[in-house]
Amino acid sequence: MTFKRVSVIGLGYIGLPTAAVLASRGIEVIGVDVTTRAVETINRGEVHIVEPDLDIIVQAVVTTGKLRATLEPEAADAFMIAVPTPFKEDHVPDLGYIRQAAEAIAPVLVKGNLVVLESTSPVGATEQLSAWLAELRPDLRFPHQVKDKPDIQVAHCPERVLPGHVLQELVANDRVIGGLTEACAERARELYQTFVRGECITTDARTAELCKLTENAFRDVNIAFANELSIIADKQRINVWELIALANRHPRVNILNPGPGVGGHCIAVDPWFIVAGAPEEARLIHTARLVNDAKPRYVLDKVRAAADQFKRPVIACLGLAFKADIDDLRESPARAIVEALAQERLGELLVVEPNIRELPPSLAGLEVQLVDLDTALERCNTLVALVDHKPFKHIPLSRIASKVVIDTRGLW
Ligand code: SAJ
Repeated sequence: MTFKRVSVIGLGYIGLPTAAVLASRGIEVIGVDVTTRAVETINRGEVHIVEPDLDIIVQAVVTTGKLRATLEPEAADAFMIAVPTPFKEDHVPDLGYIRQAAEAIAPVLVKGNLVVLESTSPVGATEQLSAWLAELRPDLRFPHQVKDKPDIQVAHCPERVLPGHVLQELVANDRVIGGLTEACAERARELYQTFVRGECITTDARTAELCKLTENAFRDVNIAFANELSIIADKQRINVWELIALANRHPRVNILNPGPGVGGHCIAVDPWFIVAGAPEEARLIHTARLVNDAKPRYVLDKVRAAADQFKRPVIACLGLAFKADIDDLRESPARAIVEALAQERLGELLVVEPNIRELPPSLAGLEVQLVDLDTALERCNTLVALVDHKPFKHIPLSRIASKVVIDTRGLW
């Protein structure tokens, strides 16, 4: 059976691009979100998030009537759930949004439907989703109850796209599809094959859940290695960038880049889901999180020491985003560092962030000014590079020669 109508629950960084790409394949897509602003914006053919080319494709599919956003779920052949999975205070996964999504779609489920969980989830979450749906719809049979021909099929297909390259990676990347049964995985594969050019590989739901967490934990551990190395090298007065470039000439060594810490809502979050599931065993993964989370404090200490050298320190911080060439400031170590500096009032504080027009609310009201690069370079005596945005890479060395420079990204 083909998929004529698909519903995407959660129209954020993953849900909206997925909905738009599916719609561009001629499938009728109903996007559901709890935010009125998001629904209204999309229905005008506009976007509420920044991602290259997303505005063009959303405008096209809304205009042709293939994508429509709504606050209330409607009947469909398949439901894809792409809601946030944050953690609670103690780093324990919070499945509250998945539970809400289950409550939203349960009333409109009919026999033959497929439900796919795309949100990054701890091991066991897909089965939990199936159990919640069964509780809400006791008239239907779910795959965690009956393996053979359940009324509803349930699978997990974790998103793995890189912010900034979402539209390209949505189509090109391989997908890991874990079913609660083999038939569930197979049915989900049919759905993904409508828009994915990469390979769609099936497995069970638990393996797919841990696979996604593993991918991000692998990256986190490797970044932690680079961050730890940068502190060791500093202590021994060795340039870490030269060190890494030399070590990476070995054919089996590939060290990542140190930075001011790890940001975003994926790499800094997902490893905790592994730790929560196996606290005794996940020692390396846990330590990597602590190493990366401690890096902003190390950078702050360096800035304090630098500012101490001046009677009137003028500190310019380059970058607020969580990584290069995006406008996303959420969970950004750069932003955390600037906030701490602003609260400490070490001196005059200037910030350059070419991807935003005004400071975020957490910085508004503090003694910090958003300025352009030229102004910052002219006025500062202490320069702190926090994000490797493209414009910063072209600063001539002659313009920074007279300043105390803290380069957390190896720009110069
Ligand atoms: N970072 C470093 N050094 C590096 C690489 C990254 O300090 O060498 C920092 C970045 O500056 C940033 C953080 O790590 O603060 C994360 O950036 P990222 O580009 O590594 O990853 P994300 O969070 O944008 O996206 C990741 C991707 N996962 C992997 O590459 C394994 C993406 O494919 C996932 O879909 C995404 O997480 C997600 O949604 O889970």
